Amino acid sequence: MNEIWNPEYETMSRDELRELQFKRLQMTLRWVYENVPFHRERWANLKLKPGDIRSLDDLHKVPFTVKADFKAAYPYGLFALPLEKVVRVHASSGMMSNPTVMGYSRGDLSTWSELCARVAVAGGARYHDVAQIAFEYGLTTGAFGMHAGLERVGVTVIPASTGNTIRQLQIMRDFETTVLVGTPSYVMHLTDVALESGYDFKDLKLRVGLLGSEPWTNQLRTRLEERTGMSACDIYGLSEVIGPGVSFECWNKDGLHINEDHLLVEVIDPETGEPVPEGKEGELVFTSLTKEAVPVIRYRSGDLAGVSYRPCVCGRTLARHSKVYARTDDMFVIRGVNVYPASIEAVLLDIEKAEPHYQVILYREGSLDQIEVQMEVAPSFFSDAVRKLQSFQQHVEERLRQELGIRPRVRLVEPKTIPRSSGVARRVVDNRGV
Ligand code: DLL
Repeated sequence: MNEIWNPEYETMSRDELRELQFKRLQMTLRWVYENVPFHRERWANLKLKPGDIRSLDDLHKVPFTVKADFKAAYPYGLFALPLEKVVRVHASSGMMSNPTVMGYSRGDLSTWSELCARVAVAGGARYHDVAQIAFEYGLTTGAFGMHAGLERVGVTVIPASTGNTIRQLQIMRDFETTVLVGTPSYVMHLTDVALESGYDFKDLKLRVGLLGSEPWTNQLRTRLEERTGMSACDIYGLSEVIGPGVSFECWNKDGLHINEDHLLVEVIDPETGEPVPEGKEGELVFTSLTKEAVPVIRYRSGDLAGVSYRPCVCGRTLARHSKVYARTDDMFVIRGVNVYPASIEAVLLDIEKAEPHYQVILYREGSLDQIEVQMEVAPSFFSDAVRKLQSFQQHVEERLRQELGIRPRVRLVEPKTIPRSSGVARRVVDNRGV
């Protein structure tokens, strides 16, 4: 399984890597200073020039960039290149307010496919594979990024896009798909539909899953691998930084390797903005080192993870971050207790008989916040005696209470009660404001 797409960079010594990062950082800082008034003006207010950054450790002097900066600059305000040099535009999924708009030069597209090729190979894809991409081909980055990376490796790519689940299964069987690319929740849904419609994963040729774009636990991974027979790797990224290709798991599945020769990562305390020690969880902050059209400088991802520089058994020297289970903004507070949706998933999937479909509903009763966890259970469950159902429900409530520190109400629902999505699953519905 262990093959490395670009050993020269993926296994570079840490000293060489830091040297390369600093050289590229200097170029990037000069590039944005000269070409993006937003950065130049902010630095001018701080009396800061690119030359004042004399080492990687000086980077903290540069202000952070946040999503609101992209929204305020909508659509092209953070571009460092004129549109005539930009060959592709993508945008984030949130269309309620201004989406964040990304541009790619020809060089950026080449960098992006290189990074996604590393993702594909680390997860186990090879030139002789057939990859079905079940991310949406549209404004968002998932499909186009992984498409280019897989093609670069020489994999045969099927741009299946999202939706039409039966057709996805048919393609998977008839086109002999070996690599499946999509969100973990959608792949889980695919396995449900397969069961109902007479597709047996044992008859399919699937062997590798490259899954991401949403948080998912190791418990969900185990379920997916058992059901599909494939090895599922986590792939992480965000549009502002480049899209997929930011980081990826190798066969060892112990943290996601960050493409550090193109991206500088920092981990900060989200409250204070100060760096946290190695391994400790904080907010991931990224600076692009080679992007031309829209470089990002100290971009606060909102994603929480810890970073480790320990060498990995796969041979890569690239730092690894822990799986991203939560964002700074998806934590909810119920009666003073901080709750992350991923900790609920971890508990539910540890419980035998629980289906991996759940939704958390927050609501208000009088002036008190309440939390209800709806979880699907197999239909056979409902033929059991009421007493048995109740005792199972109480068992789940108790397990959740031990993990979360508050006791949610658990409601067992029949299969398919919880809405399915072909993209990112909606795990939390907050009705408290209405
Ligand atoms: O989701 C890019 C992507 C596409 C990554 C396909 C991987 C595969 P955005 O739509 O901008 O970009 O959403 C980025 O999604 O800040 C995380 O909160 C979340 N996210 C992405 N991948 C993971 C993952 C793409 N593997 C936001 N685990 C990020 C947990 C993830 N969260």
